[in-house]
Amino acid sequence: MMDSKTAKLDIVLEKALQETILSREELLFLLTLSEESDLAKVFNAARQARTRYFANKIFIYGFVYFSTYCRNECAFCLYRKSNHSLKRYRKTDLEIMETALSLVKSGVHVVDLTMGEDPYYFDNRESGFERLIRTVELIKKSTEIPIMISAGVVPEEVLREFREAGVDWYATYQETHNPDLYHKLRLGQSYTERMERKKLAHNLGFLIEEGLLTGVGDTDDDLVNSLEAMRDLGADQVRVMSFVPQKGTPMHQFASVSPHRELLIIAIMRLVFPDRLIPASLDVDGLKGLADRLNAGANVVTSVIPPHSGLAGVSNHSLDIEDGNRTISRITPVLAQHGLVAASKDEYAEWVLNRKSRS
Ligand code: SAM
Ligand code: MD0
Ligand code: SF4
Repeated sequence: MMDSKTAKLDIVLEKALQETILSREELLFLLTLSEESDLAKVFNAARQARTRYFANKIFIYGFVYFSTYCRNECAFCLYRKSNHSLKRYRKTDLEIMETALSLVKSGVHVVDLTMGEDPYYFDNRESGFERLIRTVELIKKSTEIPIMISAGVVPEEVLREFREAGVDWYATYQETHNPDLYHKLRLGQSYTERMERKKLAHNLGFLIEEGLLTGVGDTDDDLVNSLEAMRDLGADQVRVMSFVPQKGTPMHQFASVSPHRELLIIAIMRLVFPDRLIPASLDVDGLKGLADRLNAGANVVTSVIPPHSGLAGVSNHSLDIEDGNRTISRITPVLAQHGLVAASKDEYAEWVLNRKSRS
């Protein structure tokens, strides 16, 4: 005899696959699941939803963390201003250019240019960003690669200039849509300003990525609120990452989250947003964590980093970088083991074009 939880799970998953909007109560129900067999069912449904929109094609993003200086004090982040336990770097325009070109050559679909809110750029407003914008324009003109900017809450004028320079994506993660929790995580930063800058970016024609952290004191209710906020925002790419405790930060001792939570949230995101991009980040568990994230319904592999370039990751400063595990040649066999393949450049470009014409 099927128990009532299993019967309910089957109904909810069926409803999700028919793309009927799930109720708050149904989403909360999914978030309480923890048994292996229940999770397997959710992941299976998520993969079906992914196949409907993306067949067996996976997108791959290169990551260039070009400055690890930051004026902010995010409680969860290694790179917060007052953490003096690490050596920071700021890559030159030439180094940014060279890394971007080598990533493009290796076959990534997007180059994600990321930094802390580095005062070198932020203290001089427009003029501080001028050379970076020219560099980005040059990368775009010479490679036509889709570009993502993850540079924090950049001034409005700068955002417009990035758009004119040909940047396609603007990524700034709220981490949570519970303003109280936000203020404990992103100390001293405005919730509204961060949210509004994303909306402005969308209106300016950027595709936008919204992101969550889990394992930072987020409740199931918070998560359902986040899914609703992501829907309202119309985010084109949505992500979740497990919090990884960082030495020298206030959250160093914070209790770690069960690994299945990120996977379950990825799968629920896939069911709620079947046609969006959802990353499996190599930044949390490295290459060994990739298969689980793909099995949960992710369709983008993020954070490909060329070895020997002196570049860091975010939630794991050096994991898998120098040994070359964050490269396309290591990712492709994992895709193949799961019946997946890297999409072509044209397939990615087509997705971007379709998505832009919708908004
Ligand atoms: N400085 C910019 C910003 O904060 O928007 C761009 C950097 S963005 C790559 C930093 C993101 O990495 C954060 O929004 C957060 O989601 C994630 N992150 C940072 N520290 C983390 C940690 N310790 N564990 C997991 N994810 C983390
Ligand atoms: C990643 N480490 O993709 C990167 C980063 C920023 N846009 C992305 C969190 O996993
Ligand atoms: Fe700075 Fe971004 Fe880290 Fe916050 S998450 S401290 S803004 S680098």
